[in-house]
Amino acid sequence: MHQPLKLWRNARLATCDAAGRHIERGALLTRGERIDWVGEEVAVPAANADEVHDLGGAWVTPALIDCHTHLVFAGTRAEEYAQRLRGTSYEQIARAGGGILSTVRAVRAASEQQLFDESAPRLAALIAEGVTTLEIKSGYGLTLADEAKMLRVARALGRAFPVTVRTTLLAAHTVPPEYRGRSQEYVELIAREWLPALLAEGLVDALDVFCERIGFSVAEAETLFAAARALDVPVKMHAEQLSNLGGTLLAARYGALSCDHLEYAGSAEAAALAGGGPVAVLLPVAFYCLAEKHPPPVAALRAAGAAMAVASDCNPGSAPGTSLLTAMSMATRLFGLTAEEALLGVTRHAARALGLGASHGVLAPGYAADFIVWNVRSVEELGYWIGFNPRRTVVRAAEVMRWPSPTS
Ligand code: DI6
Ligand code: FE
Repeated sequence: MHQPLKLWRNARLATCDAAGRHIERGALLTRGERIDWVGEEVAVPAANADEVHDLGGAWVTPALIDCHTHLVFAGTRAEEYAQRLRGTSYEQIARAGGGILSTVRAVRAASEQQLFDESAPRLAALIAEGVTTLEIKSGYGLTLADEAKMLRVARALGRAFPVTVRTTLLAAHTVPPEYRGRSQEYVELIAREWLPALLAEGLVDALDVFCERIGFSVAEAETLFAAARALDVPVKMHAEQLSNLGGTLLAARYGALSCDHLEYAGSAEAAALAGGGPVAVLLPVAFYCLAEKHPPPVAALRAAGAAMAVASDCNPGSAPGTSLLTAMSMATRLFGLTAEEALLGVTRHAARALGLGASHGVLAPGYAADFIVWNVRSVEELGYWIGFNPRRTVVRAAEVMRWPSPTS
């Protein structure tokens, strides 16, 4: 089959490669759905391109990757947010049977079609800002049938919209009412029955655990990680979000793709995330909405050489947001990331947090031809605007996207 060769010229490229190269007078060649060549326009290899696109000197980055979302859910928790504004804490609401469990009730009551219809506008909003790859977690069903329903909706969204969806089984989000006081039994059920069944249905790309006082213990997380390892399923963890339980160290021992949140992580955790370890996924929108006071140890993570990603955490409780650009702004202002770190956090490092580090998030030969043409004067503007969307054009698999409507 002919793989069309396309030249994308007259661009300023922020490659997000290991050297962090910016190419001021750059060009890209794509063949089929992949990047074939990246460099200075004067050095473009002589080739008969099927199409030539003049990008008018605009900045181009890899398309954005939102590596941590709970985007599929029903209802809202605006009334809980109002309660929190009056002083009740997230943990208090959770212990009183609200919080995650209130969304569980809404998701169980919703049909697959209702879940799809409620989630689609949130996905459209992320896509509008230049997201072409995202993770969607389950975790509001907490029965086999309802977790499967959520994951099928996530897959259906991936078929209906121009995005790549990676699904994560987060059945260990909170203990469902049916298993109150029997969390170990619930964890064993997920490990022995649900994970293999959902994996066999093609619904699971990774497994996640909320390791927290109001979630699951380190020992329970290990039961799940061992089951995942036996089935070759990559793992991730919601770690040290509200307290330091030590989940990060376990996740690092299991070669997790990422440890997410990390507000209460310390230097031992930062060391465990060094170099090629799990990606540290920072979720500043949750930090902001929960009015947390304790930011993640960014200086220690940086010093350890940990890869830091930034994600929306889109969920109805702690992070009701669908703007990855706003998350970048918050990651710089609230957590102290540099503009460059924030950009790498939604491209190169976000790809790694999803196990896609060899194929996404970088403008380099062999990588997916997913990139964004921006209406900005410098790439620093990407983590600077709040509520303004400077996206010009989304190119996915070397095709210019029409949108933000679904592809089918
Ligand atoms: N931490 C979070 O920030 C989300 N899940 C989690 O484990 C919040 C989920 C929710 O409150 O609905
Ligand atoms: Fe989360």
